Amino acid sequence: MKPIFKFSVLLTIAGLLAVAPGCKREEADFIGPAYISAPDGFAVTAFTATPSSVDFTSGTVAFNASFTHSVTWILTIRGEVSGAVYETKGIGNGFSNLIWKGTHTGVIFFRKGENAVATLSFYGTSLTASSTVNIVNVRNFAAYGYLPLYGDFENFINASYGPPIVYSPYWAHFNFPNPIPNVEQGADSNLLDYNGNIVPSVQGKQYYYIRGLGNQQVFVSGVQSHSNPPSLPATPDNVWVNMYIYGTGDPNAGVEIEYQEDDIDGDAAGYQGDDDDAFVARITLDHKGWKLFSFQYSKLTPSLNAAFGGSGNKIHEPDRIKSFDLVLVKKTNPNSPIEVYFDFPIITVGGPFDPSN
Ligand SMILES: [Ca+2]
Ligand SMILES: [Ca+2]
Ligand SMILES: [Ca+2]
Repeated sequence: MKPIFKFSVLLTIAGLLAVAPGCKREEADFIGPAYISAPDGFAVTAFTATPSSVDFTSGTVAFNASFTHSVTWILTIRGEVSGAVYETKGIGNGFSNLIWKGTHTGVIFFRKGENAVATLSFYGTSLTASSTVNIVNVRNFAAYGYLPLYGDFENFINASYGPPIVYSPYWAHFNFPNPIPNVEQGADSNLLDYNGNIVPSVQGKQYYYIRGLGNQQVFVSGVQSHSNPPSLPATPDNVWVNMYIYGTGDPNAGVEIEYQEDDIDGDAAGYQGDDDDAFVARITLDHKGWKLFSFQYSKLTPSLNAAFGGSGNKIHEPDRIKSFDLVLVKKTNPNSPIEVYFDFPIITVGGPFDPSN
């Protein structure tokens, strides 16, 4: 019940601020959001979610509420299994037809089949009201851009490769068919990271992971997505590459995500490492937990490796992207094993991936 306790503390602080001496009630001078606390006698007279079971590929949920007084309200929807959160707030004595499309404002995605509990809360009172919605199907976030085939890692198939390699067509694992010593990688869920913490799912149930020491100073291993994207705009300012990546706070762990083009002036069809561009996003995984990384394609820099994408025309040509690699690299200590977990590498047009919309 930790989250509720934290919220109570927040409410208490909000309450203290509201009665702090010296706080004059001159609204014209108020800077920032105006929070209106619930007065004595405040009550929620109605709160409904319709329908109570929703398929977000085609439907939405409408919330309706009414209160006895005009106050600041906070609507928090939380997935019981995923822990996903959608939050919105407003001021009034209720709201009508507030539409939820299955989006989320936190980092975690809602999950198919789970219950989502919508809770109304207020400043100045511990009174809440709640309503539960069953998610028959989640929103189709793949439609927000271009998600590579099997890019949610939900249906990787244990085909002829067998465990521990979880195989999918359209993805090439750098440790298969020739194993890299001290490396394991594939799609999985509920793994324990090197700190002994469960790596939760961010989207669906599964993510892709690579971990180990490898047998080189810097390079550990990698994976390539080679499902050709459909036509993207040629304008690199208009294209974003996005990916959810879990970090453990280890400054030794880094990834290089390399988007590989078939340059317009290339010698042969397809991407050749010694003839075409690879544009690179370099990330140090010194953050903790899941985080969404988004890069404008025009901001990516050419590969520094002449044989692997460093010998192209140096022109950003997102319409000519053929594939991308995610490579795990040791940044500071060649003798310390590192790890990465990632999910949902989606390419978007016109702005970064925004699942709150
Ligand atoms: Ca997933
Ligand atoms: Ca080429
Ligand atoms: Ca190019």
